[in-house]
Amino acid sequence: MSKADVSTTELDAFYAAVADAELQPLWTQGRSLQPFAPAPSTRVHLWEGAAVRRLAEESGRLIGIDQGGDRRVLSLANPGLGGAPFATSTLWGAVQYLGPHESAPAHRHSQAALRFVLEGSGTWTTVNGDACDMNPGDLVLTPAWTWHDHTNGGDEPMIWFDGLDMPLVNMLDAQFFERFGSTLQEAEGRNLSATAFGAPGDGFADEARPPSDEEEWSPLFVYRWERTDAELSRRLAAAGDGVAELDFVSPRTGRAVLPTLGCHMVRLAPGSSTPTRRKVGSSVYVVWSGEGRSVIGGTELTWRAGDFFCSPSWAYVEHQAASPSDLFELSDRPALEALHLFRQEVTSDRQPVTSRLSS
Ligand code: 1HN
Repeated sequence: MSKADVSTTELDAFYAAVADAELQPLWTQGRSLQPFAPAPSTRVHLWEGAAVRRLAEESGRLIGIDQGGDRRVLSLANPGLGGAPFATSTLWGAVQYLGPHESAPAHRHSQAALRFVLEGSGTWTTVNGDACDMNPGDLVLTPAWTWHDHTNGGDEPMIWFDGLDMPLVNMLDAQFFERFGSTLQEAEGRNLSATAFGAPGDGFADEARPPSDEEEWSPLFVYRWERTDAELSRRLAAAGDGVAELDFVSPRTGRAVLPTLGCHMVRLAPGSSTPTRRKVGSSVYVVWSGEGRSVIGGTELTWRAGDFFCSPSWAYVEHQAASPSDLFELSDRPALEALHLFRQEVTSDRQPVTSRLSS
């Protein structure tokens, strides 16, 4: 591989000197540094909802909120990521458990977060002084650097899915974190953003508008399940092919709800399937209702309500329902769009199934 007249001894000395100088040649790296298409470490994976729920409940019995991290959270840890507590290379996905009459203290961080509520009632998240009630199926946003705390004022435990852009923000070395001066914020009002911005149909679009220079995040902090459900039903009735999809968007700008995180929902009638698509960037899915299967990069996943699964960048993804099904999808798409790195493709081919995972 070296020039014909260079001796092995000379080359060995050269490589040793290069290493000593904390340098590395490009020509010895191989293709992995610059693959022809994304080659993620993130693996296709499914977390069984019943098992996650059981362990979340057990964490409520065994672990206090004051034991670290300000929250009682079990993160989805992708087996391809070397033990990191991340669902994909860019996304944090987790289940949080808040027992009756517990609260999780106020803090803020440069990582943006959202909650998709799984079970319970009587809980609210206060976001910059707006106490947002949380009920199953609601999507609650806590944009980057907003103060947020959670209070369960009821008699039942509350469980929700947490999504954050933490791996991405940490990779960019852009993390800041601050504790509020007291445990909880003084609320300025209740459901203020939902009252101001949450009229029926507001905050949903076929596809979030790509970025422009104005705006930061959605002024609507809570997308109530009743409105999402009504919008999905309306779209399904109009669809004809048994598939209704929507992006959650800022009612002010039509852009994705957060600059780094995209939220999407798919409703499938029994027997119907989404097209087979691939996109740059990863996703975490929450099976909100139903039963079905997805094929992701040739791996077939069989899922039911309560399960979580993920898709790596550039893997083909298709979903098929066995019963009426709703899938909530968290993605890093807005971050990729903002960096002009987003691409997607649709194919009419079905993927060959090469392996299987089930809950
Ligand atoms: C966080 O602030 C919450 O506010 C949940 O509920 C999960 C995971 C990592 C870092 C911050 C919350 C989190 C988190």
